[in-house]
Amino acid sequence: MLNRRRFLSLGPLAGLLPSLTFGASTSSITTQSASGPLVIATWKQIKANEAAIAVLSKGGRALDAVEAGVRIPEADPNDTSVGYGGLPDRDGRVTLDACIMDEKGNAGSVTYLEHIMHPISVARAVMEKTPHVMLSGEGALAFALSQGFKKENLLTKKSEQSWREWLKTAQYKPVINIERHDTIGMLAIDSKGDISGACTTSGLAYKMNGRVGDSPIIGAGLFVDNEIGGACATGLGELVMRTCGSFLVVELMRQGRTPQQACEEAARRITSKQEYKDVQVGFLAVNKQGQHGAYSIQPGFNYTLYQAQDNRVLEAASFLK
Ligand code: SD4
Repeated sequence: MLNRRRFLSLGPLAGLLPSLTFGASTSSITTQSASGPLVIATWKQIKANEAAIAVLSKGGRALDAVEAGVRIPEADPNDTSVGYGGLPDRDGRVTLDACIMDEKGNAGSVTYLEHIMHPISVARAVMEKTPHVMLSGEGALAFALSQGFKKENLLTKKSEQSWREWLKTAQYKPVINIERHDTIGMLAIDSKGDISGACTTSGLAYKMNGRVGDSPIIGAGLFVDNEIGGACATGLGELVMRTCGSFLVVELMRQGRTPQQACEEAARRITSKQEYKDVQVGFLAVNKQGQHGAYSIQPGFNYTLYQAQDNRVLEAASFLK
């Protein structure tokens, strides 16, 4: 079987085999741009942005910035939607979803990953060290352990208590912003103008065992095309997955929409076809020029933007007022 590294090592022959590249682009877009550094993240993520900025301010790569950024909430026990401290599924298991994309169009993803605090770094390892894009469940865990990641208990006392409380009624109804949607989607532009993105979550609290949301799905929770821009999503993943939300936002930008117009149109695709009254979806986007967009279905979606040396939380415009 031809793996990615073997393919690259074929040198000039590789060009004769374009259909065997596992979808990974090997050519970097080298367009210089004055758009970076920029970091944008879903929800209030000042510290996560700071970690990303620390990478970019040293001239670092956007890919390293987004990984460093989203590792902050992954390790935070008080963030109940991401990594350690994430609320479990209805069987009491903390199962994590994450994905990452670089400026070359390469992608890595893990779904239903248990016991590993930093799924984003496992997703990056999938991207860089395997011929695949996505690993799931036990296979993802075995791969993570083989790469030296540590097996840990991610269910904190507090999360376990919340779950036990939930079990008393066991009513499942995801509601707008109330259940602390803190899934982090982050996009960054580095000083070369290259764009990368990351998305990581424990998914919806008390989801069915086995449920995977939009966050680890390339094109749903995250999409980056370094020629055009990047987008990420948060909220009820089922709505985002049915519309390939982040891919749609990037494609709309390709057709000439601004990031703001593209986010608004992607939200309209959801509201025109799906039941949206009691649930939230939020989109963020950046384009190659360093413009950004943010839009949600319900009011209450905020995001953190670092640009021109200013890192602050902003409120997105919304479809419902
Ligand atoms: C999911 N989109 O699993 C995620 C949840 C989320 O903030 O964004 N929470 O559906």
